[in-house]
Amino acid sequence: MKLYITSTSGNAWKVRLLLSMLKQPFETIVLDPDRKEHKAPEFLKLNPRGQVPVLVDGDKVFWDSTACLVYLARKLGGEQWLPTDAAGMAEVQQWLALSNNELHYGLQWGRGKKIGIRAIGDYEEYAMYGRNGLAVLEGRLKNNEWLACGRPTIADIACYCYTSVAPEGGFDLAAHPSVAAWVKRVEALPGWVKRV
Ligand SMILES: N[C@@H](CCC(=O)N[C@@H](CS)C(=O)NCC(=O)O)C(=O)O
Repeated sequence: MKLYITSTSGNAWKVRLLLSMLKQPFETIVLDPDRKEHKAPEFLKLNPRGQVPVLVDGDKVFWDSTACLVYLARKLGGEQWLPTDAAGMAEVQQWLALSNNELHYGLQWGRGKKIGIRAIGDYEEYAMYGRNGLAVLEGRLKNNEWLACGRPTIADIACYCYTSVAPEGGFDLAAHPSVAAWVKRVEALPGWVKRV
């Protein structure tokens, strides 16, 4: 398998994490965003959105971290990371939705604005959305070790990356002690790899 990333991409980190936890060897192709390699015509053929991550497995190409996580979980992870029963699959999906909404438009974009890698938009608006996401995570994790199904799933991988770096975006994890403890639990999982 081949994974296209940029060195700082949190969304690519999600896929690197699952590949590592699944012990799946892969080749990493690092694109240089300063040289706009993710907008080059050759790369746009792989992902018309011009974003990383992109996962290539033989003749199959997947863009978007969620699609990559779903593919890897179902192809290599049995029932562990994404179960096939109706309730389990829907439970995981709820948290993928939080990851793709409050955490993406809140934590990711808020951090981007704060550290100067996102030029457009309003920090306060992003921060409000991000704080809503953290409150939802805290509510769930107060009485549960994992987000879905009582065990680590791709819900945890998807929500972990931008939550763990949220303090860089001005979000206070100390005010969300159950989230902070869960971040440590994810980091203790076999195969966890750090951000580049
Ligand atoms: N929903 C997408 C978001 C991907 C994304 O935001 N990728 C960023 C890097 S973390 C990127 O490539 N940004 C460049 C751009 O949007 O032009 C996913 O989960 O993969």
